[in-house]
Amino acid sequence: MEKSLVLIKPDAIQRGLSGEIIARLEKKGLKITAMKMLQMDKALAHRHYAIHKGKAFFNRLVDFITSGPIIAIVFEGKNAVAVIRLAMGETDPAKASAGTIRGSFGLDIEHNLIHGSDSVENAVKEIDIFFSAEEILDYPKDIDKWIG
Ligand code: IDP
Ligand code: MG
Repeated sequence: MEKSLVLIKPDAIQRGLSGEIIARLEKKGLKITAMKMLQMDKALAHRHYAIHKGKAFFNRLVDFITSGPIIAIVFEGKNAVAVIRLAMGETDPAKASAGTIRGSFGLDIEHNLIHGSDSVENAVKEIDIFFSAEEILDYPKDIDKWIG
């Protein structure tokens, strides 16, 4: 089953929105298969955001993502990557659709609450950065047959 990496970013933790964000994705039908709270250091931030190195906002992005605790989660489900991107909304919360996580709770592109993998290929790489294979649990839920 498809998996995606979600990070509940430091702004969401500080604002007490982690439960709300996790609940939205859980209620959608996605299954939590791994979860941990941690504070990213610069090396981890550089690895996770390697693709953005050299961009004007890169240093601010690293400062922000390392500024406080985050929650890293592996969600599993049919089309998990695309479904989570839709639930998150556009990168800039000011442009994100009103019902999305970023559209509901954010105003500013540098404080956009949540990270979600942007492709299945990147999801595999990102999950590997945050979790060992043993930390990802494969378990059935009786409700699975009602979700698909
Ligand atoms: P995504 O989080 O929607 O996938 P990316 O383009 O991968 O967006 O950018 C990674 C993160 O970098 C964004 O979530 C946001 O925090 C930050 N970011 C992206 N573009 C800008 C920008 O133009 N100015 C400031 N920060 C940005
Ligand atoms: Mg991205």
